[in-house]
Amino acid sequence: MDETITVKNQLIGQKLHANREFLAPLTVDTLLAKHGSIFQEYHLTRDFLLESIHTDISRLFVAIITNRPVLFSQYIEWQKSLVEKNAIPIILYEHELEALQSSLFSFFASEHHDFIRQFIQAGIDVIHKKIDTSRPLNGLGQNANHYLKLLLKKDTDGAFHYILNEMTAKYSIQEIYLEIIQPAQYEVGRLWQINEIRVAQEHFATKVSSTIMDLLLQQHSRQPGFDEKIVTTCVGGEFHEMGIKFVNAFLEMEGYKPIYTGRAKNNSEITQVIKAEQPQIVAISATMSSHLIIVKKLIEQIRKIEMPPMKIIVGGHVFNQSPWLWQEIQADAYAPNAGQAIKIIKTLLLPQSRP
Ligand code: B12
Repeated sequence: MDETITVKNQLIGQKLHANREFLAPLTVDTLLAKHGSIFQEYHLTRDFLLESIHTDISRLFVAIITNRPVLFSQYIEWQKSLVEKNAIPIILYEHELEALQSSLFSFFASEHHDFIRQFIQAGIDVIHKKIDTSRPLNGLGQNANHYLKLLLKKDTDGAFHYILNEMTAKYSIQEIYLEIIQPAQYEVGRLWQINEIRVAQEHFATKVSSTIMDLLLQQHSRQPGFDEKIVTTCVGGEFHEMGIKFVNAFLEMEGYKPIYTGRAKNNSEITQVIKAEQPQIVAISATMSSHLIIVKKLIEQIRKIEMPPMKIIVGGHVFNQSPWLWQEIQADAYAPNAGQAIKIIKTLLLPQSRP
């Protein structure tokens, strides 16, 4: 499909978003009129379905205005695993998407139906696709695997000893971050998604990894400081902050002093920090595709602030899944991990790369 964003994407996307309070209940009515008894059998209430369809619509909106059906299918992949986790037949979710399509068809003019269908179909295709969950997504080295096992056994002392004593004797802190802690966290996410571990195990793993990360950083000797100001942030609603904390840690280890706004700050709080600090670089992290719109708006707001030349770099799970997105939201750069982030930030700070 041609991935250029057109006026049609904007118009249909905005119309969908503006009418969501009408379209979501309409979809629930359509769904229950046709399949009410089976939803009742699985105790799926009207309120539950309404909330689920609101989420479907918000993710569809993001996919439409960025012209990327893949963003909708990635979301459906996650939903599919939740449905399966709760032992609900996947056909019910297919019915939900069909009902959504049918209410959108009754609302939008017929000339737009093919356009809308391609986005919803991308989601329905995922429902039918068998997801390969047999192995870790990005491969898991021996050390990461060992660390993961300690986390899953809730062996805190073992995990601390393994990283803080054994691994630090062999590897740099940066290597431990990127080759042990990060892949272990990704694997925790995969196991959680396929229902092999419980949410409590995920929380435990994240807490231990986060503490180890702080302890490693404290051990690291500081480089002579750089004067450049770098504001780092995690947009509103985003609870995933380990990624930006990695970036902060790598910056600190290189001698920068990142100014971190804290996670889930709203755009006006973030722009106030930027106005006050006048940084050379703003680094924005986002994990969920539903937060892309907020990142886009934030970038627009930052660009309006009167200040000396400044560059914006973005990163996080959603950008890693679709590495072309950063250009569409008018960022200056993107990096897939904290190691690459430092390299790119250094390039952005070179005098010739500033306007
Ligand atoms: C821990 C975790 C959580 C924790 C976060 C705690 C915390 N303090 O951070 C909690 C429990 C809060 C959580 C909640 C949710 N989570 Co969660 N979570 C994870 C998990 C397992 C690990 C995240 C992590 O620690 N990664 C390690 C860090 C180091 O990696 P990273 O974030 O990718 O960061 C690196 C790069 O991306 C890059 N980077 C990151 N930011 C930036 C910024 C810049 C500027 C640059 C240059 C680079 C950069 O550099 C980083 C370091 O190398 C992931 C699995 C995964 N694959 O990531 C799921 C995951 C991200 N979560 C997921 C989901 C669905 C959710 C929930 C919706 C679950 C729910 N139903 O409630 C909520 C959403 C909450 C919200 N509103 O944000 C899904 C997302 C699926 C999708 N496609 O959207 C994932 C992928 C799990 C999965 N496999 O399905 N989660």
